[in-house]
Amino acid sequence: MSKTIIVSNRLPVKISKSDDDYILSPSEGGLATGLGSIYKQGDNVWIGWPGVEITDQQDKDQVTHQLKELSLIPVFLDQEEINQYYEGFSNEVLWPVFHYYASTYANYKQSNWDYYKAVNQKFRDIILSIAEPGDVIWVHDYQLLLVPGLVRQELPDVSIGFFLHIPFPSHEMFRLIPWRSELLEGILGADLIGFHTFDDVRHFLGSATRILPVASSSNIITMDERSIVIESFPMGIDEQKYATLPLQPEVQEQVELIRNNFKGNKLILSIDRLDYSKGILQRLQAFELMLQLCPECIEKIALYMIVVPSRDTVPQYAHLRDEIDKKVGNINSIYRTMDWTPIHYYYRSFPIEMLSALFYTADVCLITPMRDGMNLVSKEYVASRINNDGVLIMSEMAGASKELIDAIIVNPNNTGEVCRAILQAINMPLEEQHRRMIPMRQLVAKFNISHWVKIFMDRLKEVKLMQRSMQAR
Ligand code: GDG
Repeated sequence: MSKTIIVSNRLPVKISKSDDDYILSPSEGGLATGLGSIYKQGDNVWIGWPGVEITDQQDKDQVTHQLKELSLIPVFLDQEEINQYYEGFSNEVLWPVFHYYASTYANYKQSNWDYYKAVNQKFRDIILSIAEPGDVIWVHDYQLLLVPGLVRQELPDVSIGFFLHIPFPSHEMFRLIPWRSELLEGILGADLIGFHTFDDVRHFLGSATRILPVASSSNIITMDERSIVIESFPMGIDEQKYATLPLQPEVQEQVELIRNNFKGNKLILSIDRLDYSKGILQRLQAFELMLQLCPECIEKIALYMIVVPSRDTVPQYAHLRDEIDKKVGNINSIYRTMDWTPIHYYYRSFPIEMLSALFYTADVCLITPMRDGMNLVSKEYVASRINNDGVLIMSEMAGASKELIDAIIVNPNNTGEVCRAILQAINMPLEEQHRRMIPMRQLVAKFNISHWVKIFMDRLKEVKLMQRSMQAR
């Protein structure tokens, strides 16, 4: 019996230690939910890093055993591997270059690349320890770009899918990376390569055909007599979860509290991980401009801004956090009154019930990344608007803007445009809110996470059949 092996940097689980015991709590993230329908069945498994450093062999054995019960297989990484493969190469080369921040943030250090290769090989070894020729392997994201190629060398006929969750940059950006050929060869080990948008597909094809001696026709690349299909698969969310959460009593309790706190105020919501690509400072500038230009907005509008801690041991992220603290403090100190604070800023994460209450209550959701592969928060806001009201302001640089076309779409670099969009949103008649929200809700409901998983897996099967029929000719 063949099996499916999911591979990602992180396992869909949180591990904490209490006394001598490890406590495993399954992650509620969208990817974990969507892929749950796969990895929990039969002999299928998910391979990844458990998210904590475990050095003692006995502890490793114990955690491996506990994870096995959940169909999960760990790749243990030590601190140096985390520092160089994850923080050094993945987050200081690939993340900035793929989000068009090469000149500001990329750090092309040879030893980080060496660690990236070594850790990708470590993932390969664990895959090979369980994979058999008829299996299907689905590799995720930028931390594991070499894995498809490394596995292909050992198992030439196995089915391999690869999905990139972040944007693929234009050739002019991608070519800056010293190890560009090796990275492309790694990705091209897959049979099916998926991206969120058609632009990412186009950019990948552009880089692959300019950098490597490969032929392409339409969205198919031929390498070593293997046809590799490159396509877009816009990722969806667990729509049902977000559409039903607001009906739960504990969510309604939070809704009441929020409404009492913000009585008479229009509430604008902003939620991101701490990241320069999310455009948080630029968004604050637009909000400040709106306060300058619209005196009647004072005491009438509040921005509820959640920034979820992320990578804050990386110096650039720590610096960004300081800049956001300063900017928020500055705006609040200028505009605050006895009864009103313009920005309610939280640097922490919240339980899903609180997020749901905020999605349900916020009159406007303001999402203005400088660059984003998809952006799931925007889809979660839409799914939570079960009364069909509310306004989404969306950056044209996020993959989601290609689908959520009834949002107010803005260029996040254009402070004036974002400021006007906020004013348009808070003054939008209810009838127009409905007209825009209903089609977006339908889209998010239809193209949900299960649909995404299904179409990717179905397509991978088709690609394999196509390859086999071409070989037979
Ligand atoms: C990458 C790509 C692509 C946020 N705050 C809290 C919380 N969240 C959840 C959101 C959402 C997720 O985190 C963030 O997903 P995004 O898609 O918005 O952004 P990235 O983390 O950068 O994800 C992105 C994605 O991969 C998928 O392919 O869309 O472009 O960058 O689900 O709800 N969850 C909880 N508390 C919080 O405070 N529980």
